[in-house]
Order: sequence, then C-alpha cells, then structure tokens
Amino acid sequence: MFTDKESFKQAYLMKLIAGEGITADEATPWDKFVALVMLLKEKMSYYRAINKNSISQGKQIYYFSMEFLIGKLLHNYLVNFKIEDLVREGLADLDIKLEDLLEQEADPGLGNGGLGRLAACFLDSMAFLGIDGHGNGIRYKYGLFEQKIVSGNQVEIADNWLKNGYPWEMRKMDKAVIVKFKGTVRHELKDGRVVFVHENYEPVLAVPYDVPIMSYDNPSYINNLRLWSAETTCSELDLACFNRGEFNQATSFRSEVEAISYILYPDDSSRAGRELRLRQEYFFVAAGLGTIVRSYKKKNGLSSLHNFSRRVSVHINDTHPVLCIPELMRILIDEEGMGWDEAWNITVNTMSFTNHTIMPEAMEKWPIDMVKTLLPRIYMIIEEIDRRFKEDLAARFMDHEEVVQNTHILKDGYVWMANLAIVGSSSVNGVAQLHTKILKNEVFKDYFRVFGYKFNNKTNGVNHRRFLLAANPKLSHLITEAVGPNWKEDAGELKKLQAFKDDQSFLEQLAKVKYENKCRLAERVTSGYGIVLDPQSIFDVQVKRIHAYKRQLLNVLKIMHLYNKCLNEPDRLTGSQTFIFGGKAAPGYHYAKTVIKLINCLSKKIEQDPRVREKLKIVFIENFNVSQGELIYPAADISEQISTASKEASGTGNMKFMMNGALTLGTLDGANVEIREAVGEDNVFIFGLTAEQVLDYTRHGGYKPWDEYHNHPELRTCVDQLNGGFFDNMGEEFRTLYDSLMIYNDEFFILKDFPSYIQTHEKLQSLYLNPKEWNKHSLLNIAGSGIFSSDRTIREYADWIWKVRYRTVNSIS
Ligand code: DL6
Repeated sequence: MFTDKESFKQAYLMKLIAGEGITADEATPWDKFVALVMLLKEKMSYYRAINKNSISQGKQIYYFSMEFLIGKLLHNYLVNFKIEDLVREGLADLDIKLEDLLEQEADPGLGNGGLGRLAACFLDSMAFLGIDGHGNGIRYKYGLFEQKIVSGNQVEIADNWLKNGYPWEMRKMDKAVIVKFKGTVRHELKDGRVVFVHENYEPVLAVPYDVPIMSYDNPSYINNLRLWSAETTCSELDLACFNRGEFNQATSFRSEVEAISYILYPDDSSRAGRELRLRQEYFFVAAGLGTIVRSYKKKNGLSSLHNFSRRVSVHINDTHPVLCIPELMRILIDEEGMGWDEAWNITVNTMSFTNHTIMPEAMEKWPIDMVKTLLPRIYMIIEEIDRRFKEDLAARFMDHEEVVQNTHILKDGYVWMANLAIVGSSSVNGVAQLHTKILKNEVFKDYFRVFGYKFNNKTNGVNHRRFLLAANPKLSHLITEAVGPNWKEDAGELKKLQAFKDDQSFLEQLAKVKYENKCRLAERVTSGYGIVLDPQSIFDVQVKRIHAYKRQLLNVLKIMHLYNKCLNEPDRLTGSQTFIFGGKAAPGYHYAKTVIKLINCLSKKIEQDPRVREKLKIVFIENFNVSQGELIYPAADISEQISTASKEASGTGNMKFMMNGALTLGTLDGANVEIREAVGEDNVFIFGLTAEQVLDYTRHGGYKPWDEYHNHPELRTCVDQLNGGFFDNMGEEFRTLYDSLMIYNDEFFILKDFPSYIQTHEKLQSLYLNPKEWNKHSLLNIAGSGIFSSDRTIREYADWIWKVRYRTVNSIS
C-alpha cells in the first residue's frame, strides 16, 4: 500500500499498465481517472480486510431510500484519506493534473434534491462514526435529467451517467435475488398450519452493485451503498420465445423487466407509469430485505431470527420504501414459519420511518386493485395489518370515531403509505422542529393520539466535510489556522470562531476568501455562458428545486421591483447586485417551467437595458446538482430561504450556505427556525408570516391578495408587469403566474410577504456597504453552523431510534 509520493507514483503507474495495458503517455484522461479510482478501491479493501472492529457491536443499520445523491466521490475520498496533496504532487511529477481527472467523474443524479442528498450525507456520517450503516437503493440507468436552458426554457436531456461505466461500483452476481411480481396465491396445510404459496409469478432478477462509502479519517469503516439493477432471471423465457420466432415478445419481456431500474421517477401521468413506480418500490425493498435476512442467518444461525430486531434496523426514508413492512412480515411468516404476533413484533421493532414533507400531493397512495394485482401476497398482508389495527383501535378509541376513520391504511380504494409506515414502525420522525410539530398537530394528528410515543424530531444535517472542508479549501484552511483542525471531526468546534468576531485582520481574511470563491464561480459562469459577473457585487443566491412553495417567483418580483426602482429613483439603489438562480423543474410541472422562463426573460431584459445593467444582473445556472452546489455555496453572500412558512420540511441548502458564511434571508420555515436559534436573531434576516399565521389563514380559506395589490403600489406595478407588455410578447406565457397570484388566491402568500421581504432585503443591501459588520455576521454564521453537521443528526438517530453505539468525539484522534 502506498504511503508516500514515490510509492504512490509507482503503484499508480502499475495500475495504469496492469489495469488498462497502456503507458501513461497512451492513456486518456478517463483511463487515468479509472486507474486512480482502482488504486483507492484497493486501499479501501486493504483497510477493510485488516481492521474492522465493530463499534456498533454487530448491529447493522440499513438505510432504504429510492434516492441517493452521492455526488462525485474521488475528491472527497482523497480528502478523507488525507492524501490529496500527496496524490496531486505525485501526479504532477507524471505530468498529470489531478483536476483533469476529477473532471472525468460523473455526478450520479440518482435523486431529486434534498431527500436524496440527505441520504448520502447520512451514509458519510455513519461511516465516520463507525456505525455499520449501509444504503439500499436503485441503480437507475438514467438518473434525473440533465437540464439545458434553450431560449430561456428548460430542456431535459437523458442523464446517461453510466455511458463510460462507473469504476466505483462492483457488480455482485453472487448476491443476486429473485423478486416476484403478479401471479396467484394459494394456501395449503403443512405440518398442521396454513402456508401461503405464491405461484405463476413473473420473476425479476435483482443484481446488486456495491459502492464503497468511506469517511474522513476512519478508513477501517468502509460501508456499502447497495444499488439494485433489474435483469431477466435467465434466458429460458426469452429463449423459448426466440425459438418459436416470437422475437417481439421475447424482447418486450426483457425491456419490461429492465424498465424497473431504467429511470428515476418514470412519468406517472399514465397508469402504466404509476405501476412502474410501484414495481420499483417493491423491487428494491424485496431485493434489499432478501439479502439482509440471508446474510443475517448466515452470520447468526438459522434459529436466531427471534433476535432480528436487536441486531438489525431498517430505516424507511420517506414513504417510498414502506413496503419493507409487509415484505418483512412475508419473509418471517411465509419463509420462516413464524406466527403473526411474533413476526409483527419483530417487524415493528426493526422499522423506523422519516417523513419529509407536509405537501398533500407528495403523500403516496396506491390504488388497491393495482397493489392486489402486482403484489398479491403483499396486499393480503397489508389487508390483515389494516384489519387488526382497526380492530384494536375500535376497542381503544370507542368514543373517537374520527380517530378511527382517519387512521385507516386502506381507505377510498387506496393503500395509504404514510399510514402503513406509522402503524408498522417503532419510530416516526420529522426533519426539523417546526416540521415535527406540524406533523403532530396537523398532518398526522389522529395518529399522534394513538401513537404519541412513536413521534420524534431529528433535525436534518449536512456533511460538513463535503460542503465545507472539501468544497471550500481556502475557508477550511483559515478556520484550521484559527481554531485548530479538530472541527473536521467535531463540527461543534466551529464555535471557537466566535472569539474572532472583532478581530479585523481575521475578518478581512474571511472576506478575501469569500471574494476569491466568488471569482472562482464568476470564471465558471463566464466560461459556461459568456456572462461576466462582478465579484465585488453582492451575490444573492437561490438554488434548489423550482417549486411554487419555494417561491422563486417572490424573488423574481423583488428583482422586478429593483429594476423599477433603478429607473424611477436611480440614486436610491446603491451598489450592484448579482442574482444567481439554479434548480430543475419537474418535466410535467408547467408552473415551475414558466418560472424558469421568467427568470431568463428578466435576465435578458436587464442585460439589454443600459440604464440598469451596471447595477443588476441575473444568471440562471444550468443543471444544478451536487457538484454545482459545491462551487456555488462557498461563493454566496445571501442565502435565499424564502419558502412559505410551514411548507418546507427542513431545507438543507440553508445549512450548506451558512456553513460557508452566507447570511440567510428567510422565513421562519423548516430548519431556518433553528438556524436563527443557533446564530441569534441579529445574524439572520427573517421576514414574512409565521407558520401559525399561514396555517390559520389556510384554515379560513386563505387571504385576499387583491388587498395587498391595492395597498402596495410598487407591488401592483410588478404584478401588472407580469401580465402586460413589460416582457415583449410574453404576457400570455406569464399569465399562469399572474393567475396563480390574482385569480387563484395566491396559495403561497407571495403578495402577503412581499412588503416585508423587500424591507428585509433592503436591510441586507445597506449592511453589505459596511464590510466590517457584514463579515462579523458571516463569521458568526460559520461559527454557529456546527450543530447542522449530519454527524450530530446521525448521533441522534443512533441514540434514540436505532439504539446503536458509535465512536465518540473523544475517541477520535
Ligand atoms: O429532509 C430532506 C428534505 C428536506 O430538507 C426538504 O425540506 C424537503 O422538501 C425534502 N422532501 C422531499 C419530499 N419528497 N417526497 N416525497 O423531497 O426533504
């Protein structure tokens, strides 16, 4: 194993020659990238082999998630092994630039946004803390689409991230599992008991691909992200068809099977699309649990299943993996011969569930007939869970008919997945204090009455080693010089930065780092889009999925207002401002796509108007993903976290921005509330309605946007501009947005919050003119961000939900 530059060079050249059969001169950048990945994988295997002492005492945690946004791995793993400099210098001696190799890596888009990225942060923190914690998901052939902006519109391009292969993964054919769909179930008597036999099913072969997860400074803990790919079980069926000359049938069976792991989020506007999604859910659940039980029995002996829940925890990330509950019941009853009560006890104690949303449209439900046909035995078990639960409730809540009615799992022709999750798990958590409170008091209030003891909060966190240490090397260096290196392992140590809040020389260095990060981003923007950004201007950033409740439209109205002000009162607008947007709209989400178009139209209008273009600039960064985030967070001055209070479960971008010294301009929503607690009221810039006010208005049928429109002339101008000739010939296109505000009652309170948003933004603008003060606020945000490390979140999951031990900060050298 290499330990210094010279031995690295030797090992690397050997890899290149042995692996690719070529010399360094002949190798392409891709070959060179692959050789480096192979070398690191070898290093990991070495550590895994020599050094695994289980801190979690053999208890295994499995994190089931339909999404894992792991980002690029190479740079982070070099940082984690603490060999980045050694490797960079060694490669330079060989005339190879590390940066060129880093460029080669795909950023796998196996998720949409916050939920998938959270799962990846959790994997890192579990490895860091020495927990045997593994991910279980799907190896989609095509991830979330790649976004291009053409004439201001979002265009979606297939994300073919596997086109060159993915050298981190390892196909494990010996761990493949058969997953059964459709067919019939009959029962028979065997040894005096009723057993269920699933017949005539369609078998699908689930093949796992394992990706190693290693964290900072803990090489002996290499965990596993297992991603499942769907294949036909064997060529028998195909072959029979081929032999009979039924080529179409043969290939259609193959493509039907492979469709399961073909794409993240199949288009669900048709029943076939929805059914495919359900297939995906059962596919990775059945495959994952199949191998878990198999390896558990191998390790612990056949008769040990009674102790399963003491040695295994299965975490259900949002409702997508909820079929884990009936599937484990099926395994325990049908395959292991256990009785219902014991199986149920084990299942509930094994499962824990996180809810990530309160948006009603995101609450999953499946038509009963679909579940019945596709998963006949699973449906029988769900029916029985529902029956027993109702029976139990009817006895306990005799006088509370509404509780009984509202908590059914089977209702109105559907299987309600969140309900199944709550009934079948030992823990139900929200992802920020406010969110959990809303779950308890509103969304799941009847369940809270029944299972109050299950509900708890685990505020999200982010991997500070990826989003600060690796993404912002200059700031990391400055922090380490000031408070020493321990913050990398214990993010709480960032608090020590508070001591520098009045140290002018330190604050100037902090400002210099920010400036350089802004230059780094500006260079990328110029080379990507030919747009020149002024790094002296304030960088005001909103990057996240485009969604009505996240209110990018409110931000745009603010910029329109500034535009008008620039023309009407040019002297009142001091300094120049750069507004940076990024984020994808779901392909079928017309409103969100129109917002993207609006941002780009406004950007163009400003650019073409010499009266404003020196003061305002808008750039929409295409294809926002983990890698783009790593470039953008360190360069932001203002972090826009402006969702309608009560709607954003937590947010995690807000944490990544503050960690990098941006000031939050936000509502009291999601984790913003806790950011305010962590840094103090003076260091965040809060505006708008509170969650309680929003919920109260909603209960009473909303508010009257026309009142706001009439009472605030500057707002009226902007709203009218949306609808009129301000955007040449675009009035019709933006009518949807205008109507959402004025005709459909402004569901997300944009007009209501506009005046206080403008005011608070103005406050920030003036503050920016006072760098001393600004830098102090920025420093205090970094200092207060430690609590938002996912290490803290995972410690809480480990203590309270999974009941598993982990290494403590003191034991970390
Ligand atoms: O918990 C991670 C992340 C939160 O930070 C966001 O606030 C929340 O919107 C997101 N939720 C989803 C829900 N999707 N579904 N279903 O992505 O989770």
